[in-house]
Amino acid sequence: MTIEEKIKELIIEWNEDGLKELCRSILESNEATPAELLKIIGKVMQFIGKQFEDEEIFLPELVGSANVVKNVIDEILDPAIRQSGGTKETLGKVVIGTVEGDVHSIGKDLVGSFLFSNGFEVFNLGEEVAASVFVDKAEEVGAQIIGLSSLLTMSMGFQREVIKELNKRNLREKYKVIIGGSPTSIEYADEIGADGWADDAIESVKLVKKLLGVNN
Ligand code: B12
Repeated sequence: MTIEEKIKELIIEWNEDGLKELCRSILESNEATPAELLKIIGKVMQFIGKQFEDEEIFLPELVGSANVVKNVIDEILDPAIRQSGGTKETLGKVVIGTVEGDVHSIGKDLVGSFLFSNGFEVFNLGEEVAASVFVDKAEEVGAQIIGLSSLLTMSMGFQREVIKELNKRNLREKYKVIIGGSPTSIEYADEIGADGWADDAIESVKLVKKLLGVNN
């Protein structure tokens, strides 16, 4: 069985302890880096999302798998990434969260973790974050980037609210605003006046580097 197959099986079985143990042992033996494990988990979640869309699994199964992944990222992979990052200088500061009315966390967490593992300092505000909270946090930590996630057609409008809030406080030019999530698109990003859009975590890293003029 490959690492990906093992991880997929544990996520589908909601075997949180098993997945934690597997990730720990893989990290200890240097079989894969935390970023590589995150990438595999992302692929597995895309697969599970597709199964849900195709009605091969139902909501409770989905919630179970999603919770296992969230806890493993929070408790094992994020700390491992932070540890391996040591005290190295960061390439920039990113405030990220899921907008108001939306509880989807996995994609946003992946983007945050990927950015982190690529050298950025990431402030993850969680889910159902109000526009003013994004702006307050960006001001507090001196961020350059504000990342907004939305997985619901119903919550997409709140991405625009954050841009409006920046305009209201005369801060729009100070930050690069990037958006993502399945109902969003580059066209939508343009429409609301965001600075960028990315389809997945890897593209998000490229986008942030491009926006900040980081050449690697
Ligand atoms: C898991 C999931 C849930 C879980 C969320 C658990 C959690 N902690 O996140 C639970 C079960 C709680 C859930 C709830 C609901 N869900 Co839901 N959910 C999903 C599902 C299956 C997968 C989402 C996911 O995690 N994908 C995997 C990650 C890796 O991908 P991702 O999120 O797209 O993120 C990537 C990119 O989009 C991008 N990205 C994401 N964010 C950002 C941010 C930035 C700044 C950038 C640059 C990029 C970026 O990079 C990410 C990493 O590669 C999707 C279907 C799908 N296939 O997407 C439905 C889906 C999003 N849910 C849907 C719905 C309707 C709901 C509910 C309303 C259901 C209900 N009736 O209660 C509720 C919402 C409650 C609320 N107020 O938010 C719909 C949304 C339809 C729509 N367009 O509005 C979908 C599309 C399912 C469907 N086809 O009907 N859901």
